[in-house]
Amino acid sequence: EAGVGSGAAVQAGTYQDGSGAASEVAELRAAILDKLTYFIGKHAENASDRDWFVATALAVRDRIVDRWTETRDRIWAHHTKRVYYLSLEFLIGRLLFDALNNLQLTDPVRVALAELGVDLDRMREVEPDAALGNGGLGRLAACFMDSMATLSIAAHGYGIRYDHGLFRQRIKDGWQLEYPEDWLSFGNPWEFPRPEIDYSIGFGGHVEAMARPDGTFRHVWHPGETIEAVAYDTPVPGWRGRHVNTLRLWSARAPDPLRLDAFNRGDHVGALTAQVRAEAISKILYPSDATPAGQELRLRQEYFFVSASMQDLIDRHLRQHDAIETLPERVAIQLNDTHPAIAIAEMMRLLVDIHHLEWEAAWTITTGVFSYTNHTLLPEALETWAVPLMERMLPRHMQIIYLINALHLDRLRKSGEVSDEMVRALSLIDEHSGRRVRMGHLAFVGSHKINGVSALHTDLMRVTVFRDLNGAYPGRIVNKTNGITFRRWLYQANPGLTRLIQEACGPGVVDRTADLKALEKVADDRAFQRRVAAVRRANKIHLGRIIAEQLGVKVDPDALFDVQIKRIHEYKRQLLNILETIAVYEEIRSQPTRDWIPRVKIFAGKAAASYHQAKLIIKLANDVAKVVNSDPTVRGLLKVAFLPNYNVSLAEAIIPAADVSEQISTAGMEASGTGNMKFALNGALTIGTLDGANVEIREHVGPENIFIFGLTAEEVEARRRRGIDATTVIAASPRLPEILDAMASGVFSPDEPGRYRGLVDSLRFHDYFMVTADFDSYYARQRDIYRLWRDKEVWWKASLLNTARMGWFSSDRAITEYAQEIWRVPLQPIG
Ligand code: T68
Repeated sequence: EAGVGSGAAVQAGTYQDGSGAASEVAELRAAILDKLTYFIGKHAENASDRDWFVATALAVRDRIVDRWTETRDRIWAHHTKRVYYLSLEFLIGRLLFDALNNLQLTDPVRVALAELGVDLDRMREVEPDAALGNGGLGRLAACFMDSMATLSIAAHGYGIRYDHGLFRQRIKDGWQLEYPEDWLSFGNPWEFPRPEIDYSIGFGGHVEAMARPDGTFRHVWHPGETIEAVAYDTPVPGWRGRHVNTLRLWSARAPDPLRLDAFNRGDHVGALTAQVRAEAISKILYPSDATPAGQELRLRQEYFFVSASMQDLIDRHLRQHDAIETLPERVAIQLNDTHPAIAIAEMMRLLVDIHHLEWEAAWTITTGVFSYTNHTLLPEALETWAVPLMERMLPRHMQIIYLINALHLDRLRKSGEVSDEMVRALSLIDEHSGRRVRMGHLAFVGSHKINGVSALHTDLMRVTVFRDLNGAYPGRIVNKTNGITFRRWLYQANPGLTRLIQEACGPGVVDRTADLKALEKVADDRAFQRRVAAVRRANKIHLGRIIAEQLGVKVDPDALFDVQIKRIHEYKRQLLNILETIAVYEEIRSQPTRDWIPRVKIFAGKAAASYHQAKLIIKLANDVAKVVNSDPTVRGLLKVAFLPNYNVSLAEAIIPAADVSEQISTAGMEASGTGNMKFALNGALTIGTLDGANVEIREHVGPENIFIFGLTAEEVEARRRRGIDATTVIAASPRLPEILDAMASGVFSPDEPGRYRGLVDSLRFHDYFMVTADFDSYYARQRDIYRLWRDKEVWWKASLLNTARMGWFSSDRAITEYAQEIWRVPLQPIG
């Protein structure tokens, strides 16, 4: 029943529970050996860990495939309505343990491998971490794929098969350096190439208007360039392998492998240029998060995967049902942010130009199938494309967007008084600085539902970016607070805690997250608390090993581990955390004999390659680490560790080892956060602002079990209106002047004393992110945390209550809401 990998060492030959497990092990062992011999072509004696990994993955994959074809047949036979999740990012991480756990194969495979002399946990480490995403948005898509399969929703993920995912980060002399990532270099055992599934994607060229006898026009787009999109399918098994969906990623190919005429003329490089240009589309993921890429290649990527996906899903629909008109009854398409929003124009083009529907009928279908998720309100992150670029690259789509806009504005004008100012706000075309297409507006008018990702974020959507559209289309904006998959973020990442939870809540807790509530009954049981504490300590020792290996820094597993891991961004305020670190450092130095609580400040995260301020913050964290970690008066009471190359796998090691979770963004700026949920679920106590989903986490875990501080979103707004000069705020703070002076004078950068002068000046005179305004209340909350840490009984009670009350933040809950309120598709709950 348990169904969760033990994670403990299993002896060869010891797996038996009387349910045929011994023969299961024998079959798996034979299957793995078979793959090693006939697929990889090696003997066990000279197989590397990587060979064993591929052999195991292929053996496990065979089990998935049977259920995959069953699922496809079932969906086909029942004409089940399908969901298409369009996302430019899927941050899936490693898949071996996902597959093993979802198929209940972790223990038998562990034993089968042990019998072959191979350690499953060592092999886990050789799988590359698939980083086809930047951060929260991409990871959300991966959690949602897991939940859609678990709930037996007929869903397809569509995205791009980037040859290179998010860059690998190295830290040299404290600075971030970016290196290409190469997840495919040893092949990918999980995917199925489908060279027979390919679509032509057009770019550029011109549009021909052909008059019909009735005086109307038919439009024919003659692209100047075409590129092929080829499918690669990865099966996505749900919990207990009941249902298996598909993640279909597109790879770009030139229609001709080379120009033979050029080659024969001796122009060997020129013969390949068209191919290189075509294949650049799926070469690499844009590493910008919450900052616009603003480049032509990015728009090419967006249109490329959208067009392939729209053609593919219409083909599938027509193979199964004969009429295109029934699309909204059979299909729901979710746009993960505006990156795929060009799909609205592409769908209109396909329906009107290719399938010859009337505009009105096509528009009804389009708005019937599409819905759109917004992930940010930061004005600089809202996607817009220059009209001349659109006209050149997608001339027919630009015409369609103009017509959508005209009809949308006409309708509003007819329905009442609309001022010029309102028209400017409602228009799909922004005229402020050159004409640009607002992709958020396009996604809004082309969808029947728009959602935010936390209650606060959705409220803010209605009064800021989409205020006028919300007035014109009331009820279209809904909230869907994010969730996370507990299967990866609790059961797999923290098997020790999972075992204790199953003991307290019953083994069925892994099927029914609501059962976590039963933990409340043991929350103040000292004996149980001690066992939970022992699990945490073991996780901290494991993380301590990684810190020692990566940084050569030794940390004490009994110290308080205070963690901030996420993309480096000014609004996420790693700087606030570093300032507090400096404050603690100064205090330990000035009062060395007080009974300080040993603590470790752990940071990890990548900065966009072109984001200089974020890169400087990384340097500062490393500079502070260097000074603090080597200061003899500190005596190890405070350690600072910046772990390089943050990714999903590193998160899986860090989160179960965290005592404190830092969720300290400027209120109103973090749409939701999902790391906040992962930490609280694993029992870390949150220090955070009233931002994003922190607000709802507080409601669920109770205000006494979370440490909230700082300005509210409204207060931030009010202060910004008054001005962001922080001189008086700083002067009034008991600690800030000293901290900022130390930074500005080079205490942490003796090799370049002026390094942080600019950073300090921007805090003093343009503190847009309210770091200084929130510092004192943050500092005070940190003291509350240290006080609680001294009382272990109260601490572990709060920790257990966090885990007990986080069940609602499961992505199964989030997906159930999408299915019922947006997609209107059937689902089968588990448990
Ligand atoms: C995140 N957004 C939000 N964007 O910041 C976070 N952006 O609050 C939220 O929890 C999460 O989405 C899930 O809803 C992102 O991660 C990006 O990564 C991104 C990528 C490309 C362009 C713009």
